[in-house]
Amino acid sequence: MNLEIANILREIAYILEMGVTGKDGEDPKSKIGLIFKIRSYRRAADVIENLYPEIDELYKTEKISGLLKIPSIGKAIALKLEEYITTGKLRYYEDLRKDIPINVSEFMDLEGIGPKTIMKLYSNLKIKNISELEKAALGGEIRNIAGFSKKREEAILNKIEFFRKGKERRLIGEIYPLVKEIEDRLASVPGIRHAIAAGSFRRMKETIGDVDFLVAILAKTENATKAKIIDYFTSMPEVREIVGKGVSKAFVKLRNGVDADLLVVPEDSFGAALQYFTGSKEHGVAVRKVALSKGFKLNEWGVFDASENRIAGRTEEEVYQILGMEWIPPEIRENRGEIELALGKEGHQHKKKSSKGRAKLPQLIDYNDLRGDLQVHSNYSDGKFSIEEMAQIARLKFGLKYIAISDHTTSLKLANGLDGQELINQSNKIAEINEVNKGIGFHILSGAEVNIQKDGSLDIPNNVLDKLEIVGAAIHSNFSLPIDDQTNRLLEAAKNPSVDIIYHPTGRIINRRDGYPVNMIKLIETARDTKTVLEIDAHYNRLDLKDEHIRMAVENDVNLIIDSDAHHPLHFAFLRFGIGQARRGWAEKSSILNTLPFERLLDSLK
Ligand code: DGT
Ligand code: CA
Ligand code: CA
Ligand code: ZN
Repeated sequence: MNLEIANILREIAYILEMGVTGKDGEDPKSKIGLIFKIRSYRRAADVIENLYPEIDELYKTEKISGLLKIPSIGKAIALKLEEYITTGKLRYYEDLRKDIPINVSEFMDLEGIGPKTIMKLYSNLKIKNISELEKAALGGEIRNIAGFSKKREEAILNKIEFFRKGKERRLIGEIYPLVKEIEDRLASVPGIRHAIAAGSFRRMKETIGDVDFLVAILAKTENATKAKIIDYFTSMPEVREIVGKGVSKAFVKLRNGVDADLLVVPEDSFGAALQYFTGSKEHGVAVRKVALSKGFKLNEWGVFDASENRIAGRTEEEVYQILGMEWIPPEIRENRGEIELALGKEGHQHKKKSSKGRAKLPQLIDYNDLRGDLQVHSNYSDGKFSIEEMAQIARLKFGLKYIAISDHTTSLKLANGLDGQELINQSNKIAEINEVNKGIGFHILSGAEVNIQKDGSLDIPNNVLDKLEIVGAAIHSNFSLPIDDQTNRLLEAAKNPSVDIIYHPTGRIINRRDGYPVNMIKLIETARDTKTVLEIDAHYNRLDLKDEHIRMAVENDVNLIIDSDAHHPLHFAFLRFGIGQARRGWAEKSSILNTLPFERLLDSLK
């Protein structure tokens, strides 16, 4: 019931924000009052969504006084909760909805178009849902409304496209912890020998369509255990709905809206099934062709010879090996040259410098290769924790040897950006902390995430930046400049002798905005010529550079780093997604500067 109530409270806040006033006798007279009211509904929604126990259970035992004990719940909202819990209805909410007959919950998921805009569209064109909005935008009706334009109409179409894509695909970081938990849980079920999430999840793609769990069982116990495992899977607490069930398969929808498949196979076929379900489809098809060319047949049950004898299938390594191939890391299974290299042939797209003799797959950077993190925020700007706290957790919980504090700078007002003097004060403070902690084998670098302004200059002068140990520059404004101007801004920053790094070089937020247009080849060439480092931002909603950019950078000998962009100590866990991204871009350890020990890092910068 908590989620249900949280959604209603959020919807109320949204409708109030649209400018629809309620009739609950306590409506604020002033604009400020209304803003507070909207905020308190949102806060209550957040709290209730994360509440344990279920709110109706709480009410059963403690009545209204129990509700009032929940943080952020005042009298007015508590009474509404009571009404909903006891009658299953909320008059106030129903009245609000009567006043505005549109599909509010759908619009709430449409990021980048706010309630006030939705209201305008409704009062002018009676638009009630996203497909009507799309139709009106395609028909050119929206540009004519006062305050709108052709450009804004196009922007609306873009947001709708993102909405549709975002609906079907989830960011890997959003589902990662849950998928790992289910994997572990399955692995500990009696009778199960291996359990793994295959598909795009194993390939560490940026977004995941559905999760493909694969489970191997002892061949002997096959029939007895299969049904038990299928039942175990479909009755997990995370399952909202069983979509389908078979002898060795199940399809479910999880409570978080993600679809998950399960396939149970005997141990003898595990390697072949894993190879099949890891994909990508393009990779799988190409490997099957290799099998055919050798007179074999490959499917999810194994590799078979001309007389249908299974000759491999227990492990993936065995499958690739019998086809004359090196084992290929999942992250690069896209049929983009890896098959030829695994066969020892010269890959057409891969120009490795020292490929004497047999061509080889790249030695991808490993998940435990990073020694430091060079984009970390503290409570000097928009981070939530002190420099000491960030450093301590990086060291103790994540095993890092150094971090750079890279707080935002002055022109980023929203993030409480620092000016020159504040940066210098902060770097003095960092020097003190390092002095106190001498000998523990951990170093905090003084740094900054400097803003690149519209003309490519920075918002902090070079004589200040030169007092810091490391400087990254990034674009946070003027996203809509044309590609040439945008690229020039980045090139100017890269050419600045005080700038070591370009942070998150495209500015995209996955499923939400495309980022600004950049001529990536030019940026990569300039980065190489100026010894500027490009960042792979490991935050799972950024992950720029993209895989193809990383590959291009690596081939051009550009140095890269992988940073968490941490604003909270738990964000260091994001580094894994940046490493996955780097692997998908064929990056080796030698291309990633923050794999270096601290002593060698500073020498490798500009
Ligand atoms: P997703 O779920 O859209 O993020 O991407 P995947 O790669 O996880 O795709 P999914 O879940 O449709 O299928 C899982 C794997 O199963 C896929 O990576 C390769 C394999 N597969 C699925 N359909 C086919 C097919 O028609 N042919 C071949 N060879 N393999 C397939
Ligand atoms: Ca999948
Ligand atoms: Ca699937
Ligand atoms: Zn930033």
